[in-house]
Formats: sequence, structure tokens, C-alpha cells
Amino acid sequence: KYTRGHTVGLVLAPFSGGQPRGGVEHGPNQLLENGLAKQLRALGWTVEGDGPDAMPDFESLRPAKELVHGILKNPLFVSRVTQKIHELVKKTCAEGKVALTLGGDHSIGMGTVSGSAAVHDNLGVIWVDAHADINTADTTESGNLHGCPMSFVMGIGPKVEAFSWLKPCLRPSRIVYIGLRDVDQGEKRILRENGIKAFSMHEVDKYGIGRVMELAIAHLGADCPIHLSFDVDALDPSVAPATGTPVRGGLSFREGHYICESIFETGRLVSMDIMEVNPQLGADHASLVQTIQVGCSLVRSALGETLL
Ligand code: B3U
Ligand code: MN
Ligand code: MN
Repeated sequence: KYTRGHTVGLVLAPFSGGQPRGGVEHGPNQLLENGLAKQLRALGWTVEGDGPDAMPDFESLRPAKELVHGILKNPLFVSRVTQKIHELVKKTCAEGKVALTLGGDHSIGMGTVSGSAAVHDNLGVIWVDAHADINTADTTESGNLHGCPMSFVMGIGPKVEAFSWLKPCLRPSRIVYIGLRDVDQGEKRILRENGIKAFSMHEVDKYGIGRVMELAIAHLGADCPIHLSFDVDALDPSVAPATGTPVRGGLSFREGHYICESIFETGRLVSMDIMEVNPQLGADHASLVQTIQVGCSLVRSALGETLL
């Protein structure tokens, strides 16, 4: 069912409220303008959700008055948008389609992971990122909710009233990280205390990406559905410069694509995010085009583009 010849349901998430930099809300539009839907059709997929009026306007969900919870920024706005994304991903998955969400900042992961997990029992999540995005309302130093989606879907940390719709839906054993290299102290403690599997750049260097993917997929188990959440800042800034929080020493172009190809090979990719493409960042037009093209090619690799 999750192979070429079937259907990809696009979920467009032009949202930047989970972090302070504008521009990331143009990610979905730029990926589509670069021909992503057409490219996936060329691979044999039916693609839905890229029609002329498909781009949602999340501004209408911005609350007149924000809730206050410590230093969290825009909790009610992020909650409303991610709840909407949750419903869209859930519906797409329930129809047996691969839900492909184009971000937007990574707070959207609250909606995509929970939406997919609502349909797919025993979902395994592969989170490819320079950051662990597992801060809680207590541990976050920035207050940016794109640094928090994992703790929110796991249901750890203090309850945040704005997110009462979001029920714990992901156990620590169902998570694998790849590409980490900028993890806060509080996050390290959470990873350790919950025994979460993480292949930081150190492990990528040590074992090579081939072995890392074998171990990652083995950790999740041989027959579970897989959600891939790909933050383009997992890639080295020389590969994907147009993103909000670049961190040097990241995945190479091939390592990033190898991750996607290996997941496609399992035949169990049920949902995917491509996040944090910010067309307004990066030094020049060339770095913007480069980042968007890399975003598109990662998705193609996850959906079956191979050399042979
Ligand atoms: N861990 C930091 C930094 C960060 C997380 N995600 C991104 N940056 N992109 C935080 O703000 O929580
Ligand atoms: Mn992220
Ligand atoms: Mn990141």
C-alpha cells in the first residue's frame, strides 16, 4: 500500500509561530513551486492537495488574546494550528494515503506525529534534526515551541492548558533520532531518563550512515508503520543553508538522502514531514534555491526515487 502507484496526501503547513524568524511560512509554497507534486507524480504516485486554493491561511487562527504559560511563545496560536494539522494528517492517514506535510516550523510536528499515531498503531518516529525538539514548558530556555514538539506528543513535562486537545500518543521506545548536535542540557536529561534511542552526529561518524539506519530501523521493529520527520537543519549548512537555526557539522547530502531511501525500502513509510525550509534565510538566491531543491529531493528519495 505504501509504495509507488498509491496516493500521497499533501498537508500544507505555512506556519512560523513556533519560532521567531519570519519566512519559514513560505516553505510549502516554495517546495510546490519548485515542482514537488509533479516530481512525485513522475515517480508514479497520485498526489492530492496541491490545487490552486490548497494553501491554508493560518492567520485566521491567531487568537486575539494569547494564553500565558511561563515563557512559551504563542501557545494558543501554535495549539490551534497544530490541532488543525493533526486533523488533516489523521484524515489523510485514515484514507490509507501517505501524509506528506510541508512546513513550516517544527512545532507542526505536534500535529503530524499525533495525527499519524491516531491512525497507525505502534507508530515508530524517525526524527532527523540537529536538535532534539524535546524541551518541556519547564526546560525550554527560548520559549520557542518548535523546540518542544516531542515532549508534547509524549506527554512529559507540565501540562500546558492551551494544548488540552493533545493526548500523549508516543512512547519513548517508539522514537529514534538521527543527526543531533545541538541539544540543551535539560533535553539531554530527558533523552537519558527515558532511554530514547539517539544517533547523534558522533554515531553517524562512528558507524556510518548505513549501519545507523540498520540499527534505527531494527530499534523500531520489523513491521511497524514509520513516520519520518525531517528538519532540514539536520543537514550540514553547506547543504541546506536556508533554515532558521543552522548548526555546523551536519549530515552530508548523501547521508540525508540515504536515510530517506532506507525508510522507503522498508515499505512502511506512512507519513513524512519536511520542515524548517526558510526561503528568506541563507546568504543569497543560490542558497535558497539549493535548500528548496534539497527539500524536494529528500522527499523524492523517501518516496522511491532511486538511481537504478
Ligand atoms: N533547543 C533550542 C534550540 C532549537 C530547537 N530547535 C531549533 N532550535 N530549531 C530551543 O529553542 O529549544
Ligand atoms: Mn526541528
Ligand atoms: Mn532543528
